[in-house]
Amino acid sequence: MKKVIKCLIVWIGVSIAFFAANGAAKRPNVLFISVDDLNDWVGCIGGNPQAKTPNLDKFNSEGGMVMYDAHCAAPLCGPSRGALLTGRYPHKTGIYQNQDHLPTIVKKKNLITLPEYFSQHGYHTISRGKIFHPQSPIPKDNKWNFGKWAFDEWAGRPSSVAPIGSKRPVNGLPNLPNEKKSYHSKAFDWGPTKGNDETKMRDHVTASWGAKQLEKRDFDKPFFMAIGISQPHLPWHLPQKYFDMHPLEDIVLPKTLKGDLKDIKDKKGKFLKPDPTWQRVENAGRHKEAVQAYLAAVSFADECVGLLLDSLAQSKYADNTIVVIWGDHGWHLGEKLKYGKATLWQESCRTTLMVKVPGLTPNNKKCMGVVNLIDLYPTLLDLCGLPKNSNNDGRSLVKLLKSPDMTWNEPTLTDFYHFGAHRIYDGRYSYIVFEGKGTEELYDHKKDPMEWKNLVAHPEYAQIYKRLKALVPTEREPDSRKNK
Ligand SMILES: [Ca+2]
Ligand SMILES: [Ca+2]
Repeated sequence: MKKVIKCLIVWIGVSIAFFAANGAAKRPNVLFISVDDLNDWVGCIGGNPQAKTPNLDKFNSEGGMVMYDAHCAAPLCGPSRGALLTGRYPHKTGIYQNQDHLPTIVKKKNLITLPEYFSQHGYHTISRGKIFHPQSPIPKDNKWNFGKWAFDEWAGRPSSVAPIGSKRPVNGLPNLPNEKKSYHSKAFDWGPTKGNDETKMRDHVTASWGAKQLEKRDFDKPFFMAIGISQPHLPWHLPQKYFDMHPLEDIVLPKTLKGDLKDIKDKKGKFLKPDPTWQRVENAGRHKEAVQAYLAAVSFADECVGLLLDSLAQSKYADNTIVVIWGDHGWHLGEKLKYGKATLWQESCRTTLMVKVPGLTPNNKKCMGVVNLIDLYPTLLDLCGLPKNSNNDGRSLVKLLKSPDMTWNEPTLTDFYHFGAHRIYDGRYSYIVFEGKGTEELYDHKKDPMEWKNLVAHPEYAQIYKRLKALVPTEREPDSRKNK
């Protein structure tokens, strides 16, 4: 009898091991590609007809579905990535800023980040480049918080290539006489790098490394590979050839409206002013150069993404790898008299999101559902057959990926780094509130895609205003830096 029981135990053990291995073997891999500060200036998305992104376009033609109405959880690198990777909104975690130290907060709040969750559920997680936003300024003795702490395998950050000449800014654009010191006052810069060799660029080295892992490695577990491309984040120091792809004389500027901000009044009765970077470019008459430089940076980023996609296509993982390509938020190139991110307007909040699930997502498809980057965590768990994480704020998009033409327009939320600043957007209308400043805005995107006309006080829109305002979160975590 003892022998029979022993045999039974061994048999059960072997069966469990077999089914576990078999289940794991069937699980898809994930290639998770972040492109820092990439707005919708991608050929197949159509945000700017001048964008040259052959690799992303090819991806779209081969099942990489464009999630056309995708929005970030916060319009700044740190909180956007913090939200996506913890699956929680900033107003629930207190991660509002780039200065937040993610490893500490995650531990303190008992959160499990997306790569950690995959690792705990049988995946090998591997990464290079910017996936997590490092605490800024980066402590000299602590380079690990770029994300090393969250992955099984993490490759160091390659060095960057300097521009030609030592003068800064390379573009020679002067600051305004009384301009406050900011990231932009130094980093809003463009110009050619030494050597004109793209293969030496940080992102190229990062992407080539990822491509090599896909070609050469024989992973014994399913993998979750996260590769972070840093362009088109500032500064736009790039090989000259990328500027040459977008001749200055052909550049058409985005639409702007003079006096656009004269309908946004704060509680002191003051109107919003154009952003200082925009004012600098305006004073110097150099908008076309700025737009050219961003387009150049997007083309370079596209080439880096192409290295990964080509390598995956030729690898043994091609048919069993989900690919997600995401920008962490949008970027203004003059719209609403602004350059950069960190606003709650459409240009900052809407971003690139493309998803390919082999055998599921169709070729050449744009899905119009209203989605948020916060949805990626539960979506990926769902697609890979992993148990739900009850801490996730987002909702799985699998139904939508299966039926991309279905109605999917539940209002979505974007938090801001100012306490009490939020945006609710439902595909047609957006409502923006900055409680501290006392500003409120309402836009009808069907009639006014550039958000020129603030309808907040318009009686015809009173019901819409009321409906969207009611969705603004009222309970908010204090800023995590103030809560240490
Ligand atoms: Ca960013
Ligand atoms: Ca306006």
